[in-house]
Amino acid sequence: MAEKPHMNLAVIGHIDHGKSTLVGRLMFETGAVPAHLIEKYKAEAKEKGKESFAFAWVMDTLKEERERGITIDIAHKRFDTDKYYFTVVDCPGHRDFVKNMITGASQADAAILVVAAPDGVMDQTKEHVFLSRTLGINQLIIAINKMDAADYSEDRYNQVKKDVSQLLGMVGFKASEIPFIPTSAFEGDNITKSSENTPWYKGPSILEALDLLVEPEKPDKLPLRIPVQDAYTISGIGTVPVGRVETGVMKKGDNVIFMPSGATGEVKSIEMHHEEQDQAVPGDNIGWNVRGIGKADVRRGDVCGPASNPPSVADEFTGQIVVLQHPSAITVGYTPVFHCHTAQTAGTFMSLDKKLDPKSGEVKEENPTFIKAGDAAIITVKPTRPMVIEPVKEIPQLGRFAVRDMGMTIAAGMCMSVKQK
Ligand SMILES: Nc1nc2c(ncn2[C@@H]2O[C@H](COP(=O)(O)OP(=O)(O)OP(=O)(O)O)[C@@H](O)[C@H]2O)c(=O)[nH]1
Ligand SMILES: [Mg+2]
Repeated sequence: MAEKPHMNLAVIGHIDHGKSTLVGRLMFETGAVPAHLIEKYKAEAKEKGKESFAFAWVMDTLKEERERGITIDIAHKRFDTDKYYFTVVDCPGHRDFVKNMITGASQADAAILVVAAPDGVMDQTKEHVFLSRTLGINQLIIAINKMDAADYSEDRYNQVKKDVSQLLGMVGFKASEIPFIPTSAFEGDNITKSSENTPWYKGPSILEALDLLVEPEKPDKLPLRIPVQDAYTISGIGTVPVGRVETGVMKKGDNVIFMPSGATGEVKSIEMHHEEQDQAVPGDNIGWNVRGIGKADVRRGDVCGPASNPPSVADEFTGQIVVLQHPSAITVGYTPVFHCHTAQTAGTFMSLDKKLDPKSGEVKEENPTFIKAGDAAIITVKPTRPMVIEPVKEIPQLGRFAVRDMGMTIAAGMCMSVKQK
C-alpha cells in the first residue's frame, strides 16, 4: 500500500490556551493514543491537583512540564487522518520558550493556531503568528478554543474571529481563506466531529480541516538540487560526492553542474545503499559519479543541479531573520556563520534594511543602527566566499538558514532574494 502523503504540523498560540490539550484530544479521538493511557494520566494528574491536564500530558512528558502545567520543550508525535499522516509538533506558549517554538515551527508545513475564546488575542498569539509567517508556514487553521468557558457564545466567537482575522491580515495571511473553528479541546467539541453545543457553526471539525490542507508542493517537481555532504575518492570509480536529494530528480546520463565551482559533466552512476540506481528522487541519500569531475571540483556545501538550471551562487542576498539570542547588539559588519543546507559560510551583515515588529510584522524602523534579541529584521548579507542559497519562494528547501556564533544559534531566517555573482 502506498504511504499517505506526510505533513509537518505545528500547534501554536498563547500560553494556556489549550494547545497540548487539543493535540492530546485529537490523538485520543483518532486512535493514536489509547483510552487506558488517558485514564492513567487522569488518575496521576488528579493526584498532583492537575486533573484538567490529563490530555495535555500526552504531549507534556517532562517532569517539570507536568508540575508547572506548561509546555517547555517541543514534542513530536505521529497521527493519521484519512488523507495524510501528520507529524505534529506541540509548541510552548510561554514567552521564555519562544526559541523552542521557533525550532518547532521552522519544520512545519502548516499550523493550528489555538486562541482561547475567553482571552482572545494575546501577546504570544501575535508573536507566534508573525514567526510562523517568517518561518514560511503558509497554511493555517484557527481553533477558537475553550468555547465551553465562553458559554458556546456565537457573539464571543465572532468577536475573537474578527480580532484574529485582523492580526492575520497585518502579516499578510488571507483570513477569508483560513478555516476558523469553535472548539473545546477539554470537552471534545468540533475536534473530530461536529458538536451539538455550537448549532450555529456549519464548518468543518479540526480533523476535517486537516484533510482540507493542501499537500505541500512535491519537491520532485522543483529543479534538481543535491547539497554535497562529502566527496570520496573510490579506486576504479573516481570521485564520488554523497548527499541527500532535496528537490528534483536526477537520472543517469543527465548533464549536471556543481556550484560554486561550476564543474559540469554527465552522470555516470548513482548508488543508494550500495545498489546501482537509474535515478534519484527527493529524500534519497546517494553517492554519484560524474564524468570528468575530480576531487578538487566538489566539496561539502556545494550543490549539484542541472547544467541548464544551475544552483544560484549569491554575491549578496536579502534575508528576513528573527534574532533568538545575542549577548549585545548586532550592527553592520557583524560576520557570523550562516548554516544553509550543508554549507557553513561566514557572511557579513552589509546593511540592516528594516526592523520589524515581531508581534505584527509591521515595519518599526527603516535602516536601524542595531538589532537585538527578540527583533525581527530584513538584512542584506555578503557571504565571505561563494555560497549557494535560493529564494525560499522558489526552492524552500534551500532557502532557510540559521545564523550561528559563539556556539549559539543567534537567528533563524529565510532568503528573500539573491543577487547572483
Ligand atoms: N475549559 C476549558 N479548558 C481548557 C480547554 N482546553 C484546555 N483547557 C485547560 O487549559 C489549561 C492549559 O491547557 P494546555 O493544553 O496545557 O495549554 P497549552 O496551550 O498547551 O499551554 P502551554 O503549552 O503552556 O502554552 C488546562 O487546565 C486545560 O485543561 C477547553 O477547551 N476548555
Ligand atoms: Mg502546551
